[in-house]
Amino acid sequence: MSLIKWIEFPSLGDDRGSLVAVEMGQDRAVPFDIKRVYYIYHTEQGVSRGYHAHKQLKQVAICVAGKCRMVLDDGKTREEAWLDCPTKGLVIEDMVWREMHDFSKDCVLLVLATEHYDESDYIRDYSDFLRQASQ
Ligand code: T46
Repeated sequence: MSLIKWIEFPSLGDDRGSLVAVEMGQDRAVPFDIKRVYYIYHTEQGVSRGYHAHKQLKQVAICVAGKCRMVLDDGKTREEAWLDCPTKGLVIEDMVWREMHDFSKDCVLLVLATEHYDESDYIRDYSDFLRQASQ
């Protein structure tokens, strides 16, 4: 099964422009209760981010402006996807290594998360991740 799982949010546009509503528990909605929202913006050109996995954290990442390239790796397969559309959310499951590359200057990456911030949930060493992922 692919690591790249999208949620397609309906675009509620009219002649004034576009609008996306992100909801929980509905069809084409975020499949978990959201405890935290954060966004990444003004990323310097050429900078990559991420390089970690989470033990118990599910997230949905939506590029609401610009674009970036997300690499996901579960320790067996490595896949990538461009986040470049405000109506598409990428689901990131727990125990998945993620890297973000090639941020455009205008990229705003919005992330919805199941848990509050907890540094002890991060696995920031790739060898540790591979070891834990294979258990
Ligand atoms: C993820 C990817 C997609 C907080 O204090 N609270 C927060 O909620 C977050 C997300 C971060 N921080 C602090 C921790 C660091 O001092 O902000 C700083 C930057 O965080 P980090 O280096 O982890 O950022 P990224 O872009 O590498 O990763 C982030 C998320 O941390 C991570 O969960 O999945 O975006």
